[in-house]
Amino acid sequence: MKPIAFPKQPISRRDVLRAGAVGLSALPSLGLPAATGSKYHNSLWYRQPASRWEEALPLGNGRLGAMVFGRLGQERLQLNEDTLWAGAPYTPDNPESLAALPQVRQLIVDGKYKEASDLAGAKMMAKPLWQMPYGSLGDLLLTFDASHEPTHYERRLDLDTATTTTHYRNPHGDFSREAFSSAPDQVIVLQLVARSGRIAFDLAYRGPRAVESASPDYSGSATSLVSSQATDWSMAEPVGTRRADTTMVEDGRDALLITGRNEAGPNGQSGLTYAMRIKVVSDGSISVGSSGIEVGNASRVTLLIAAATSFVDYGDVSGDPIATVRQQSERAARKSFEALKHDHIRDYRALFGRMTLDLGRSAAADRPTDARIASAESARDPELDALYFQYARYLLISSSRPGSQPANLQGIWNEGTNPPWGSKYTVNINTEMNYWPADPAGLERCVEPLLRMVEDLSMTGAKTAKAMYGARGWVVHHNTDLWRAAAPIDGTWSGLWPCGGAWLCNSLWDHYDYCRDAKVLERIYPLLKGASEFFLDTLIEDPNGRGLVTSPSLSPENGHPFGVTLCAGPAMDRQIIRDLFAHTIEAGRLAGLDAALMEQIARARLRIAPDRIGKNGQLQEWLEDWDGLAADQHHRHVSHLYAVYPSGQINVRDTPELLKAARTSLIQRGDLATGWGTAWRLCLWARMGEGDHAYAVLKSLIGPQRTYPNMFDAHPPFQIDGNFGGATGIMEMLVQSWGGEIILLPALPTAWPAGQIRGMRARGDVTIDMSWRRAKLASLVLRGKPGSELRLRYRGETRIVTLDSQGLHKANDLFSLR
Ligand code: FUC
Repeated sequence: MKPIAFPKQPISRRDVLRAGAVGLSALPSLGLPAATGSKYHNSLWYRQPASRWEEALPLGNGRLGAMVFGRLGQERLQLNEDTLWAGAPYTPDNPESLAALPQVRQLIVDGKYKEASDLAGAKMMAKPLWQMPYGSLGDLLLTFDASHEPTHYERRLDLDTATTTTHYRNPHGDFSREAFSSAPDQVIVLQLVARSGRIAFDLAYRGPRAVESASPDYSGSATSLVSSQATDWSMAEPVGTRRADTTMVEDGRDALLITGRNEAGPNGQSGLTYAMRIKVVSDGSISVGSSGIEVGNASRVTLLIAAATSFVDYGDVSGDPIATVRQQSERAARKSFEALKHDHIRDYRALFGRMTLDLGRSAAADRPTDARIASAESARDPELDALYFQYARYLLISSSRPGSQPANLQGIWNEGTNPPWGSKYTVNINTEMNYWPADPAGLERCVEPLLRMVEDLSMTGAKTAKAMYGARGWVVHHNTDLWRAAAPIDGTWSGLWPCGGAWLCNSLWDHYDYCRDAKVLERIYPLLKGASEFFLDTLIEDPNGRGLVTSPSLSPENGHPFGVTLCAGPAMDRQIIRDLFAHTIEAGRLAGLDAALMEQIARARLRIAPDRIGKNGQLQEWLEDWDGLAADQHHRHVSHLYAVYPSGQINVRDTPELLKAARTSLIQRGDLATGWGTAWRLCLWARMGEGDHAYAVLKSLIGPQRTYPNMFDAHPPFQIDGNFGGATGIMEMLVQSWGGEIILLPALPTAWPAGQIRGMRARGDVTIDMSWRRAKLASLVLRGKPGSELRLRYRGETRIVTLDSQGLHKANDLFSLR
C-alpha cells in the first residue's frame, strides 16, 4: 500500500489554547445575572438521601462508575466496571442465512412481507438470538453504628470538580463524605470526615444481583418520576447471601480483596473474572476479615476502591484483574487524599472546562435539583437548561474516556445483572445519539472509545457480511455488545436492519469533520471503505425502477401496514448510505487512495432511490406510500427524518419541498415520545429553525416525566441517550454547522433572550465564543486554522470571514446592519 498523503494537522492544541486566552477576554460583559456566582452553580443538590437508584448521584472516570446514595444509617455505593458484561467471546453468525437471502428478497418483491419475515426469522437471525447484557459490580454498604435524624443535611454533585459531597449534623456530630472516580489514578476514592464526633462503620459487599426496574414504556412516561415519599433517615438494605463463586479475603492488614465471575450469557458461557480491592487509610482502628471491614473510632477514613476484569479485548479474556487492582490501590495509597483529589480535578477540568454556557438565571435556580425538575415544565428556569447541558457533558466525560468502553445505553451506570435492553449498544439511534454532543461540546477526546469499537466491529462485522450476505466489507445490525457481535438479534421486527455500521461510520465522519485531525481520517478511512463495499455488494435494483435499495431491511422498529417491519429500501437506509458513500468518497479523495473504487461508489450513490413525498404531503418513511396506514402514527423513532438531523441532506436552505414534507411527518408523529425520542424531536425542530417549538420540547424533556430526580433521562426506564440528545438540541438552537456554513442563533427561543457560550465547536475545526442580548448577536470570536475562510450565516445574511495569522477573528460588528 502506498503511503497516505493526509493533510497536515491544521492547528495544534497549544495554538488553540493560546488563541483561546485571547478570544475569551474579548467577550464584553453582558450585564447578565451572574449564573456563575451562586453557591450551587453547576451542581445537583438535595436535602435528603437517595431512596431509589434514580436519585443517587453518578461518578465515573470513563471505566469505573459509582452511584452514591448519601444515606445516613447506611451509605451505599453501587459500583460498575465497564468491561463486566455477561458471556465470553463468541461469534453469532448464522450459516443458514446466505441460502435464505434470495428467497427472502423475492418474497419482499412479491409483496409477501409476512412470509418474508417468517422465513428470515427462522433462517437469518443470530445464534443465540440475544446478545450479552452489561452487568453490575455490586454494592459496598457502609453501615454506621450510630445514626440519628439530622439537624442539617445536604448532598451534592459538583460538575466543576466531578465530586459528590454529603454533609450532615446530628446529635452524634458533624460529618461529611466526599467521593470521586479518578481517571489519573484509576480508583474510586471515598473520604469520610468527622468534624465533631467519631466515625465507626462496617463495610460489607453485596455482589451482582438481578434487580427490579420499571418495565419499558415505549411511548414515554405520562406520569411524574419524582418520588413523594417521606425521607427514611435510617434506611438500610440487607447484604444478602454471597454467591458461591465470590470470594472475599483480607489482602494485607488494611485491604479487602473480592473476586468473582461474570454472569453466563444467553449461550450459557461465562468467560470473565473480576476483582475489586478496597484499601483503607484511617486514623481509627481497621479490621479486615472475610465478611468485610470494620472501622472504629476514626475522625478520618479514606477508601480507595480499585476494580478490574480479565477482559483484554473482544477475543481475549486473559487479563489478570487481581494484579491490576493490587497495583492500582497500592499506588493510590502512596498519595494523600488531597493529592488524589487535586490530580483528579486537574485531569477532569481539562475536558469539562472547555465549554461554558450561560442562559441567564431566575430565582428558581436557588431550589434543590429535584424540586426544579418537578416544576421544569412551568417554571422559568433557564439555568436548569444550562445545567442539563453541562450534566450531559459531565456524563460523557465520566462514561467515555480514551481506553474505556464507549458509553452504552446507561453510560456505565447500571444497578443489576438484568438491565433493560441489556444496557448494550443499540445502534439504530441510541449509541449514535450518545455521541452527538461530543464534538460540538468540546469533548472530541471522548469519541475515542467509539472509534475503537467501530474498528473492532469492522473485524467481527466482516465475518457477518461474508457468512450472511456473501459480501465484502462489513456490516452491523441494530445492536452490539462487549463482544462486538454484529449479526441480527432479538427478532426480525427490530433486528434485521443492516445499517448500524454505516450510521456509526457517519458519526465518525462527523467527528473528523469537526476536528479535521489527519490521524482520525487515517483511522476512519478503512472503516468507511469497508462499510461502503458491503453496500456495493448488497444493494439491489428496485423492480419498479426507483433505484438502488437495501433488502431485506426495515425502518427502525416501525411496523408497516402489512403487520411486520420487513421491507426493501426504507428511507433511512437510503439516506444513511447516501451519506456513507459521500463521506467515503471524500475520505478517499483526501487520502489519495482507491480512485477506481471511489468512482464506482459515486456511480452507485447517484442511483440510490431518492426521497419521496407521499400523498399526505409527508416525507415517506418507506419506499411505498404507507405512512398514513401504519399502525403506530406516533412512533418514537423518526428514522426517515435522519436526513434532517443528524444529517443535513434535507435542510431549510437547499431543499424547501423536502423540508416541508419532513415537517409534515414530524407534526404527524407528535412531540411526546420516550426520552431519546423527545430529544431527537428537539434537534429536528432546531434544525428546522423553530426555536420556540424546540424549546417547548426541551421543557418536556427536562420535566419530571422524562427526567429522574438525579437528572438521568427516562425512556423510561433510565436510558442515557436522552441526556446526550437533549444537550445536542440545546446547542443546535444556538449554533449549527452544516452545508459549508456556520449558522448563528438559528433557532433561538424567546426564553433565552440573552446569554453566552464559550468554546463551542463547529465543523471545520472552529471554536466559537458568542454572546447575544435582546435576542440579537452581541459579540463573536472565532478561532481556528490561521487563514481559513469561514462562511457565517445569521438571520438570512451571509458573510465570509478569514481567520488571521493567529487563527482568530473577532467580529463584534459583523452583522451590525440589523
Ligand atoms: C431501541 C428503541 C427502544 C429502546 C432500545 C434500547 O430499540 O426502539 O425504544 O431505546 O433501543
